[in-house]
Amino acid sequence: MIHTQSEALFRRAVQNIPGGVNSPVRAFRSVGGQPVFMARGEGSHLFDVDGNEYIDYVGSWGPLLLGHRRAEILEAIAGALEIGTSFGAPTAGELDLADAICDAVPSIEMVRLVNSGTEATMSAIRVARGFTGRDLIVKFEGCYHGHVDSLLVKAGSGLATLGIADTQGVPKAFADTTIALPYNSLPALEEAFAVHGARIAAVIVEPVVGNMGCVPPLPGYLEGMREITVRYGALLIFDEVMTGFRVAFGGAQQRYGIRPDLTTLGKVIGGGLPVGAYGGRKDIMSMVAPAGPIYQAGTLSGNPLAVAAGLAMLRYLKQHPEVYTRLEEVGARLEAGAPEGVTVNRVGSMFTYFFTPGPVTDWESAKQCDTARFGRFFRGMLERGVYLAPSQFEAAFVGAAHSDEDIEKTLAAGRECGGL
Ligand code: KE4
Repeated sequence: MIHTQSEALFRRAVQNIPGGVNSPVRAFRSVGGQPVFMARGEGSHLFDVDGNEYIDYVGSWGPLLLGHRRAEILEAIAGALEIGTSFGAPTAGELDLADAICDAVPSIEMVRLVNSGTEATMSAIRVARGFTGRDLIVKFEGCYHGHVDSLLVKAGSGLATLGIADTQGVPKAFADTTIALPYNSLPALEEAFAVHGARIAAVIVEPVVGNMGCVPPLPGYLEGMREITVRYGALLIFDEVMTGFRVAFGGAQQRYGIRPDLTTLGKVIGGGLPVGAYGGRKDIMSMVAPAGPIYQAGTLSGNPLAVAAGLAMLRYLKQHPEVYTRLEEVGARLEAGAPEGVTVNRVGSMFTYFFTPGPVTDWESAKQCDTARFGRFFRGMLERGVYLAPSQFEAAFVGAAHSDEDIEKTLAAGRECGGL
């Protein structure tokens, strides 16, 4: 493949955009080479500015469950454009999206729309602190909840990818309000609560981790977490920005039968446009301004175009539950046909090929991966027209648009690249 145009654009981009990208994980820093600039997407495929075509397993990092340029979503956006782009005033569409979310996720009795997953998690932990009157938050090493100051502690995703242990710019006082524990260890959680329980406002967790690569909860882990938080009067926040409407229509909480106190959402609920949300128990959410004393706001929250796209996505998924059957089937084929010598973790349509003997159950085991070998694998797949997340510590995503031909081509490329 040639990448002449991408290389030229990247030379320009680094002049006035940090690292040439608007989000670090796009930078290919950990896999070698330079990012390819995309020109357009169609269904399960991406086309870069040099005309190269790729089977897309990033899907905009999760939102594009139905693939690029899905007709129903484009039509909804076009319809919204007929009335305007933004009003800064309530619109009926926001109520419809709120209803769709509350209908799909029973633990969400009341919901506030925001513009990103980061805004959702930042707001959820503020509400948890305001509701409980406590300051400490428990998170897990390798989990990523957006670039919220106090949650950028031992975080996954781009920080793990770039080896940024704890980012500069976060005052120690903020970081000290966060307790970072190993994922999938109930003894570690029990011990933290035994020492700090009376001061812990909430536990925030990716119920299925995507940000150290895909790491499912061990049997009983989420149940134990729920019991411990109830016992100590702390709230349980499920960060379902990635898993919401992906691992099941009702998210991981439906798949594992856990009722959290608060849930954060993003990605899929925007249908490819910027939407985040946080919600949960009405007694908690009723404390959010202007109903209550906990402030949170946003100029473009509930934006009509984004809401229209998100609503079209959720309505389609509700009307077509067979999508999840297909995602399960295709995910299982990509798991079964994985390259030799990798450890595969998968939940539904999110999966990771870990280049380590495994098993991979937490950050300690995930970081044993041979990231140089993953880099060679990634570049080999890219040159064969398969676009994976450019990091060992990210999940890959299958969408409803991926065809049987896509899967066969991907598995064939994987067999060629697994040993690079
Ligand atoms: P955003 O602020 O990027 O919309 O959402 C933050 C976030 C919160 N919670 C979870 C579980 C997430 O996965 C994310 C964002 N995920 C990353 C990919 N691992 C987004 C990609 C990026 O940072 O560019």
